[in-house]
Amino acid sequence: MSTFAAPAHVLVRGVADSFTRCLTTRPGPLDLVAARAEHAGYVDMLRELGLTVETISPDDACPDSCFVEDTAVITGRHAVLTRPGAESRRAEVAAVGGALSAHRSVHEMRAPATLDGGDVLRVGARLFVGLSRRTNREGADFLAQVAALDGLEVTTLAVPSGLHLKSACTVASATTLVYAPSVLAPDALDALRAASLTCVPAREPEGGNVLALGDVVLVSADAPRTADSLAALGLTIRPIRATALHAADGGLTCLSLRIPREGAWTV
Ligand code: CIR
Repeated sequence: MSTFAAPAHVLVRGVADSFTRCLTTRPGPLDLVAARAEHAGYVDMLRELGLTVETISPDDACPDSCFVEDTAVITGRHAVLTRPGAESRRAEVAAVGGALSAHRSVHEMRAPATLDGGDVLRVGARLFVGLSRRTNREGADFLAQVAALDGLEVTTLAVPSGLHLKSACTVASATTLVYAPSVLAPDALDALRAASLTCVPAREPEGGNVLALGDVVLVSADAPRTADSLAALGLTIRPIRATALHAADGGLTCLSLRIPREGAWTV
């Protein structure tokens, strides 16, 4: 199996002027200025870690367009352009496809399939795909066909609550999963444990979505005790401010699309 490594190149998309109209399950107003500052901090961190960051211009017609992870899944030499589960997000895909086609062979998902990249958790040569309010069986099947071209297998997991599979759990290293115990379904946790992952409970709700970039793990500054748990395992933690992005149901993975290095896998 290929090794786990930080990507060399990532795609991000700026925060649209219309950010305050993002979809969200949380109460309260959204703060455009704070979200832009947090997004800028996230991009600065990626650059500080040595990654090449390619920025797609925001689209004010697409309030959620900064959550670029949901629009594509890179499987290796191939990538799926998704058909997001929320109708209001489908117009985000074209611009991402334009940028991604310079890097990978892209395959466009068609109706009735739907899938959000936030439902796709990569662990080595396996993609765990959450069947959620946004991702359906047809979406998982289409991804499985493309993933097979890169030698990956798909396992579906039920996501009965929360937005996406990766809202509830993410890998913090090649062998470590962090998960929100109140959100991740017990069956899903069993399946992930069976994949030889050490499963660490997040100690705050925002701790279930971390971004592992090789040996460095970005953790929301709103999840300091989760950060302590991961640090105690020997992982190198970088806190990231993301409160205004969380208010729009965004996590740390959803703000970028990571392009793996040749012969390596990445989240
Ligand atoms: C949405 O509801 O689609 C956005 N407001 C948040 C998407 C977050 N995406 C992700 O965590 N992968």
